[in-house]
Amino acid sequence: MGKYRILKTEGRAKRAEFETVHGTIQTPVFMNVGTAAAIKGAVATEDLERIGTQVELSNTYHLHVRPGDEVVKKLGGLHKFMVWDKPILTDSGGFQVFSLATLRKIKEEGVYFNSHVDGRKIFMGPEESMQIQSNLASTIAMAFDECPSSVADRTYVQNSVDRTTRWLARCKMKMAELNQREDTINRSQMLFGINQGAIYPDIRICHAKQISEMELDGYAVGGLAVGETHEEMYYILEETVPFLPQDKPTYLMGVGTPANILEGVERGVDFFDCVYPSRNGRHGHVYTNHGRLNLLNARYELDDRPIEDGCGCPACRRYSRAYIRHLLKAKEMLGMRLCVLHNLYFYNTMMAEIRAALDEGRFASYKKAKLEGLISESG
Ligand code: PRF
Ligand code: ZN
Repeated sequence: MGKYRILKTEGRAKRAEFETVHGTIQTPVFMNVGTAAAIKGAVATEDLERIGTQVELSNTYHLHVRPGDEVVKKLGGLHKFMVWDKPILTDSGGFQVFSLATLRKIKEEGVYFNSHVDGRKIFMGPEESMQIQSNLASTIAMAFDECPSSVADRTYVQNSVDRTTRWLARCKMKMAELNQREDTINRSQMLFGINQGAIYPDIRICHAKQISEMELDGYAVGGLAVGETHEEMYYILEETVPFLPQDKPTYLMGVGTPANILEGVERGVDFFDCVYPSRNGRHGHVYTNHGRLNLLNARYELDDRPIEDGCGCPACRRYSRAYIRHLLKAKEMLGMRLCVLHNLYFYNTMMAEIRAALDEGRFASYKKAKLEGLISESG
């Protein structure tokens, strides 16, 4: 499983497809984040089909805490539970534990922490994360890693990365065992490893080489977009991506703005995910090809144009900026929902444009024109 085919390249940028048991993913792709098996902003599964979603992303940690992965397993797995038959990627919990849970203690065996919902004590290590992701039956499971803080010192980062490597070996063993079991829902579940190393290029490269030998289904670059500058992030990608297997997909975790994505594609990234389009949409911030608009701004009070002329999303096909602004002001849920749908459609459409540009060998000029539009105007 997990056949990755490169269809076209332009510099380091790749246009590829990735075959899974839940269908083929066209890359570069933006995965739509549905942390707790739902895209925040009252976006339903049938909406995802309308806005061009290829892959949904959920979180191990959140679903373990609520409703519980055992419950999801009893109901036939995440695909059946949320009625979505296309690919799902689950993040391993490592990152969420570090950003959400309180009173964490990192040990060789895993992480001890208190749930952000009810304060209950939980332990999660590589085996637990794999077991939960197997119960959820996602298409792609992520390795259990530690994402060190962007200000962690070199010694801390080196020790953390070494532990993440040992955790990865345990993830691989556990996944092989789970995929053998009769009662496993998705016995073709794939495992992606995660490169770490903060902004130390030599630690990143050494780790990339180590994990490349472990024959995983794909490779992620984690630990970026956690406080470093955009230039540092692009530099780390340039240094690291060439040391990850070129015959497997590359995933840049938790990134980013439209500009970050264009720069990531140029540096060889296939998969992206980020909460920005849904989070910004919930605050009335919407993306257009002429910059970002804040629909709460008074200037839209009498603006009867759609968010973006010619946009095919469910919001722009029917409603005006003025109406959506009113909904947001009145705290009507429909206001948020329309903004989130537009933003996700904007991201998914940009990815389709990127793929078309790569197909036709004009990614460089597409990127330049898109970036100029994105920064031309905002407010
Ligand atoms: N590790 C995991 N998930 C993540 C990250 C990481 O480093 C990031 C960092 N941007 C986002 N999501 N497991
Ligand atoms: Zn729209």
